[in-house]
Amino acid sequence: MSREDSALTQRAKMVLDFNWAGSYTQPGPRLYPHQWSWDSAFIAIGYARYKPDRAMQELRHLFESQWTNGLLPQIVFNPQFGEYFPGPNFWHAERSPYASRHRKTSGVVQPPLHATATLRVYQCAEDDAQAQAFLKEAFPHLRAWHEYLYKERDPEREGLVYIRHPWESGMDNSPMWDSIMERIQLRPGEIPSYHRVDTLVEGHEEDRPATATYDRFAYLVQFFAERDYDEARIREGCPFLVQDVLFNALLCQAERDLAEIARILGEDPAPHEARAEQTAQAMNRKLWDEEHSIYLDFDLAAGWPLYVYVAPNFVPLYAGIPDEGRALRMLDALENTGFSLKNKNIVPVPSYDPYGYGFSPTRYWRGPVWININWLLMRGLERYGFDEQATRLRRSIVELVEKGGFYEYFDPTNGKGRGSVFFSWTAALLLDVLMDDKE
Ligand code: 9WN
Repeated sequence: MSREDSALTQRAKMVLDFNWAGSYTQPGPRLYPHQWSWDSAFIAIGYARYKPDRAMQELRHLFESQWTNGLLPQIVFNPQFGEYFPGPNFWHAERSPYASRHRKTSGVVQPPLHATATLRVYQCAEDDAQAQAFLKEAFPHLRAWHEYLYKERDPEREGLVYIRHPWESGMDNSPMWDSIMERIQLRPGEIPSYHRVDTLVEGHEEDRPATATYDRFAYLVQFFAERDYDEARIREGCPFLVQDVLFNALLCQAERDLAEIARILGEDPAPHEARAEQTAQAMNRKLWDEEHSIYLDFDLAAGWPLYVYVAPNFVPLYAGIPDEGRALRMLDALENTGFSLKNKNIVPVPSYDPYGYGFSPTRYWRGPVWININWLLMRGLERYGFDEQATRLRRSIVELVEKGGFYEYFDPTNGKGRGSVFFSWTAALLLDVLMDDKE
């Protein structure tokens, strides 16, 4: 590791220390004070490299807030920070008989990387007995989490689970959701009354989702609460039901990792291997877009694919889902379209195709570069042996943070950092990248 890299490593560790709240890590200091589910998984992957105890605490705090039906909540609220919207009083998670009774949570989920993070923590830990004990503790939580997804979110038993809110995708304001948001026609009386606070944090206002989008976010939350979080009732009329590529690809890899965890613990890996395979096959059958060599989300409520080309839809590479031929075509699409790994004027990889309709280099998930998506793509490219392109992404991740700071996202036209400063997963995944050399 060069001297610059080691200084950067120290800075990354400082960011995580700064955001450590005693039992979990805040994604960012002001905008995101509570615990977020997929942030914690990425953060644990970073901690795994140098502070396995903390990685375990991070995941444990989330597991402790799991619902009894297996739902792993998107947000675990910290009562010290009252003014976040939507807070527990808007979610009304307590209306579900399954909700956590000792901690307040939201009533939606986020992408399921937790088995992947857990396995990573085990692999990096030096104390074998402690690592084994943690794996044993985590296993029932992870099994219940995946069972919840396949039981409640895959009614037709296709091997593809649905998400029911843009917040569940982790990509809140993605242009993928525009056509669905437009379909949700609200009358004045149907818009819940609420007060946003995300737009009050200075420097963020113009990047954040529009009011009309937030109205629909709030409307969906109210829709779930009115149905007491009963999945069958939600499914009946929910206007937002999407089989999302990123979510299912991460679930597929998480099932593979859960199979590995089962093997280590002397449990049966077969059900997890079978489900991973079923999800991979279903993605290849239903979500692959032959014309553009990318996977597409499927809008279940409307019954058609969402023809919107976003970088996260290349993430099936991370889970080994495409065969060699398709992977090569995806690489070609990554290199020779708007995403353009080769384009010197664009910092790779923008979250949305710069030639796509409605691209913005600064607006939330509509163009900026996110380190977590780059990290998933980099690991995916490595998996298929596309080493040159993986190295290009690795360099880009390091340079972005080194020059731009530990920001939440970056403008692909100039590399400038935006959103939350001191963003935890940016620090955690950078650490993972920098510490690769140590292996
Ligand atoms: C809502 C915490 C979260 C991330 C998401 C990101 C953003 C929240 C928001 O921040 O979402 O969940 O207020 O926009 O889109 O991926 O988990 O970092």
